[in-house]
Amino acid sequence: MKIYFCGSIKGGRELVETYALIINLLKKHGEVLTEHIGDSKYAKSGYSPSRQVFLQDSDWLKSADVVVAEITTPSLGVGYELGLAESLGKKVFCLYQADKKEKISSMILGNEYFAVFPYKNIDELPKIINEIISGEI
Ligand code: 6K6
Repeated sequence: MKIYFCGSIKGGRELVETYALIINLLKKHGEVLTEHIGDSKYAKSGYSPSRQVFLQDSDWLKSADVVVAEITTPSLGVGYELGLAESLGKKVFCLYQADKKEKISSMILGNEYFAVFPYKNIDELPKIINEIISGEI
C-alpha cells in the first residue's frame, strides 16, 4: 500500500517530531512516499526548486492508495494536497491535536469527505493509525 503523508513545511516545523512518529507508524503498513516530511533537517537542507517539488508531489499523490495528513499546523501546501486528494477520489485521513481545534480550517473540519481524528496525546496515535489503516487493507 502506498501512503502519502502530508505535514507542514513552510507553514512551520514545530510538529516535525510528531510527523516522524506518524510516519514510523504508517511504515509498518506500507510505503510512505513522503518520508522526508518527518526529517527535522529537511526544511533547512532539503531545498528543491518549487516546480520540481510540485511535479514530484503531485505524481506521488496521484499514485497513493491513501492520504494521511497531520493538520494541526496550518499549511497552504497541506490544504492544497487535501483538496487535490479529494478531487482525485483518494481516501483521506486527517489527524490534529484536540486542544488546537480552533486553529483547524472549517474547509477541512466542515467537509465530510475527510475522516478527521483529534488526538489528546501522541500516545493515542498508534491506535488511531491502526484503525485507519486496518480499514484500508
Ligand atoms: C524544503 C525547504 C525548502 O524547500 C523545501 C522542499 N519543499 C518541499 N519538498 C517536498 N514537499 C513539499 C515541499 N514544500 C511543500 N511540500 C508539500 O506540501 C509536502 O508534501 C507537504 O505535505 C506540504 C507542505 O506545504 P507547506 O505549504 O507547509 O510548505
